[in-house]
Amino acid sequence: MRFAWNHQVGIILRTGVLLLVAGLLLCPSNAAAQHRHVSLLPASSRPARVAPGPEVFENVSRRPGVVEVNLVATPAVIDLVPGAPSAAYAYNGRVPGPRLELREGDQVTVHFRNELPDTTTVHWHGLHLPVTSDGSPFHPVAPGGEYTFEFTVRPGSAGTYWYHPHPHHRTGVQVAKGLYGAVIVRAADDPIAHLPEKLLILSDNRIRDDGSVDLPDRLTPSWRIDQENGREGDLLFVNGEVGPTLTIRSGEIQRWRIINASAARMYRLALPGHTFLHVGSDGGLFERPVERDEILITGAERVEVLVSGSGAPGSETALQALPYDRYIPQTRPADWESTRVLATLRYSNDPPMVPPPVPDRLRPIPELDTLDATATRVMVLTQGMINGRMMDMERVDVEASLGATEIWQVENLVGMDHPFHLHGFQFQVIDRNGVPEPFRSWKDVVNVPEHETVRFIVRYDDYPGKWMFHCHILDHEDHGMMGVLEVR
Ligand SMILES: [Cu+2]
Repeated sequence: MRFAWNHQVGIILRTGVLLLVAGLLLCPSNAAAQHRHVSLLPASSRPARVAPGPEVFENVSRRPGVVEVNLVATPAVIDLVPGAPSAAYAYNGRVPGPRLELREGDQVTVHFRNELPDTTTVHWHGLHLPVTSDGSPFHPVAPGGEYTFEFTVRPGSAGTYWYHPHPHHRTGVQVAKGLYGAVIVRAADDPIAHLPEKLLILSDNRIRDDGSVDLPDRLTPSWRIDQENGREGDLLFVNGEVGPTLTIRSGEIQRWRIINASAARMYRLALPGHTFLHVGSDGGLFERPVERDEILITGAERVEVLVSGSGAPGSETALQALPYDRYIPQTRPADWESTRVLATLRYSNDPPMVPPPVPDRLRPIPELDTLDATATRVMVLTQGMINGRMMDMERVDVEASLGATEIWQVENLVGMDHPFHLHGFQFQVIDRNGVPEPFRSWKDVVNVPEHETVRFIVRYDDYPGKWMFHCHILDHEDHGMMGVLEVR
């Protein structure tokens, strides 16, 4: 039913586009004729099919060490699934948005224009930057408005980040409609720069039969389930595609940067017949690689893994999402125990190559010392609230001094997981339920499983201002499971 309907819509749309193109070609000066052709498009798809911009942001600056890009958010008709045009939102005409390629030390300027019928912001998730460029709810951009984000990429911050909207109460809707994209920061002395690289942006969505993004009306049963669990979709995307095929050569070692851009879904990643060499997290590389059979990537987290092509030429395996129970029993999905395929990994027929070397030391990570901590901030998570309160833009929940080192103790009192995110400053996990973290890494989001406590340490370097902390299940964040840290 869905596909038959979508097929028809596709034909109507394509016919409309063809007629529009024909109209432009045949009578370029006849604006009325063009309008007539545009009106052939069904009313539900009034936003235009915009031409997608480049996959990587075009740097309009020619000065070395300077990156200057243009970013526009627009309504757009996009095949979120093949042959099914959806009224979506796009960054520079793409879902996901273009990739921002940066190097440590770069001076970055992003000229943003909001052409949505909706207030938005652009949050540069995980980047250490001035608060006015953080794109938090404190700096909304109204429809038709513009905003300039400016920052210098911090040395030592090479890693995988992402950008997404963060307007108060509207983040989930805008991400569901297609607004998310990757940021990659590269180091001059990257120890694994010799390995071929893949970027995998994971997301999920629900699309109705008419092609619209399924966002339930308030107070309906499915809205309540989304509010509770965080909105999940039956369609799993890698880089905006359902079930793509990735290729590898036998013997090859690939570096995969994986971003979880889903509103709520957590992925327990596995690759049958293979192990992962886990080399990095939110804020970049670890000190040493760690071998793993599977990796959990929670909302907004990033992982970097090395995949060794140990399979035979011509063989195939699947990147899987194994079942992970993050839910309260009342709203746990019936099919939560099914394993899902995210992508196929196919070996080329080329003969095996000699694997390239992988260093056993990646980079030093300076330790944040708990002896330097001057305060412990206790954050108690309950369903929809932090310390019994909901987000209030007028209130400051934590006041801290610029340069101070502090411990955050995040206690989850309820029976589901909450991924906890702090803006602006990368932190180091100290322990989980009293078990010391086995090795250091830089993080900006950490999952706090049901009834568990996670402690991390952070230093408020460089940038004063009001910073958000919140649950990164977007429905929880939009509901108000968020607070304000003011650094002065
Ligand atoms: Cu939550």
